[in-house]
Amino acid sequence: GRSWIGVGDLDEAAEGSSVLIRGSAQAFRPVSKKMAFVVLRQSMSTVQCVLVASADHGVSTQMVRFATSLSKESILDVEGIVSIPKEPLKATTQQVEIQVRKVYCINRAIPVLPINLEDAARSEAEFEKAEQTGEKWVRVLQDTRLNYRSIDLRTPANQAIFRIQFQVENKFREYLSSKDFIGIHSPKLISGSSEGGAAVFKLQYNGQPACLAQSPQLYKQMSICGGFGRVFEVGPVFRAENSNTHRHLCEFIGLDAEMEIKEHYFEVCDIIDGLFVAIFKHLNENCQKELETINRQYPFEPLKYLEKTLKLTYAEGIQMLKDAGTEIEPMGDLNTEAEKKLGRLVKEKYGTEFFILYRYPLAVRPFYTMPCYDDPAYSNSFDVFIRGEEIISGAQRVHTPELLRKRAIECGIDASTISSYIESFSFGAPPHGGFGVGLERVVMLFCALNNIRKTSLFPRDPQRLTP
Ligand code: ATP
Ligand code: AMO
Repeated sequence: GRSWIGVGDLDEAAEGSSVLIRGSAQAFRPVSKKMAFVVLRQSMSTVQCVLVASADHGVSTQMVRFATSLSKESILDVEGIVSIPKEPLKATTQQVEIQVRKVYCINRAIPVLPINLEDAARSEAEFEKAEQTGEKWVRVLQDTRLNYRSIDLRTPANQAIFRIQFQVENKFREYLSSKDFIGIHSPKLISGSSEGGAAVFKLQYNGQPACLAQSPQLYKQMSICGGFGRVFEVGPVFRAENSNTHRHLCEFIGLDAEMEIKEHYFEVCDIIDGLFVAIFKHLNENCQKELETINRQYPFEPLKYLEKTLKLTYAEGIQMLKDAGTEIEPMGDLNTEAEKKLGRLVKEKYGTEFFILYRYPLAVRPFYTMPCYDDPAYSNSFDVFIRGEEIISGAQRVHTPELLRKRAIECGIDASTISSYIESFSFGAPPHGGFGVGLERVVMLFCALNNIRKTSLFPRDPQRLTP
């Protein structure tokens, strides 16, 4: 009997069976009036379909002509017999062919699409080679890709990127669930800024001024005050920053966690260590096809990380930079360039591209950050880096209302806008800490992609609100 099968599931085991597949017509290769090839694609996989006109199996020359006259990216149903070709096929397609018996066009695409998918899927190296051989391929610009994202997303690399992203998110939930965290959903319509600073989207909430949440910060902490012990959230985060960089979005997916601390805020670092080593292992062991697919278009070296995540103090980081000749303000923040350089130095010295930098100067951290007990110029806080770029910020939090109010005022925040948050800490609040991860940054940096727009499904940056 015949049955529907996914393109990626077609292999030698199916030889001789009659199958039905639905896919996008990626390429047509007419050979003669009587013969043609049609390449069908589904997600990251393609299969070659062979049409040979013959009365024996009911394929007419009209059917061959019809099949090759269709527009690229039309949706086709193909019915046929699985066969093994005499010569091995290109490594990027399934290693079986379909001997077509029937072709149905389910929905046509317009004759010329704004993006040619084969061009969109090529690597830079392929373009450079083509330039030498004089082939005329078109480089698809980032803006064109984003303007027609529903086409662009069909490239195998993009299919792989968002599958990797889903795995990171899943593993985040799974790992934290196994450590007794519960998933929460905090409001995104809130009355004030949650991080301090001006980078909030303002709006009207039934006649009252309001903001889109800059982070779940205040609410994840209030959930700890609410007795949950350990919480996490996966959800959108809104930042009205006018940052036209390769790593800032105006809306991104935040992976947040917050937990009671028993003795030391390193308990939070230990969770991050276990979590990220588990994520990296999972990707390397279970997402081979995705990683190879991304690598084909955007080549990258596998991430170097240690089984036990390296922790360095901020002061050690500053010293390493100084020793390497970088002028640096010891109590200031690291700029992007210094972070990248430190990433290179740490890789050389410790053989890892994933590390935690802790004990930041208090002055460069948000108001809710706990000062160090031994020296209040520093704080119980950390950032985590992949390949020299920040993916996580975290800290122990101030859990007494007096100090919290004082710190808010010192940081120029109108304490009246967050009074219910501050008040929560006067009802009995355990010591706690947590961290926030940018999901798009994790995927971007794990795969060494050069732009966060590549890892955001429909990115929102200062210039882009559509599609
Ligand atoms: P966080 O907001 O959590 O601190 P982040 O990665 O968004 O993390 P920022 O603190 O906004 O980073 O900035 C960190 C560094 O990035 C800054 O010190 C600055 O050097 C650089 N940076 C931020 N925005 C821009 C920008 N628009 N253009 C160039 N560099 C920027
Ligand atoms: P922070 O502001 O550092 O910390 O944000 C946490 C993480 O989110 C990511 N990120 C971004 N990703 C894309 N575009 C942006 N504009 C952007 N800004 C930040 C980064 C960053 O490390 N409440 C704290 C976290 C905490 O302490 O729990 C916070 O929001 O990967």
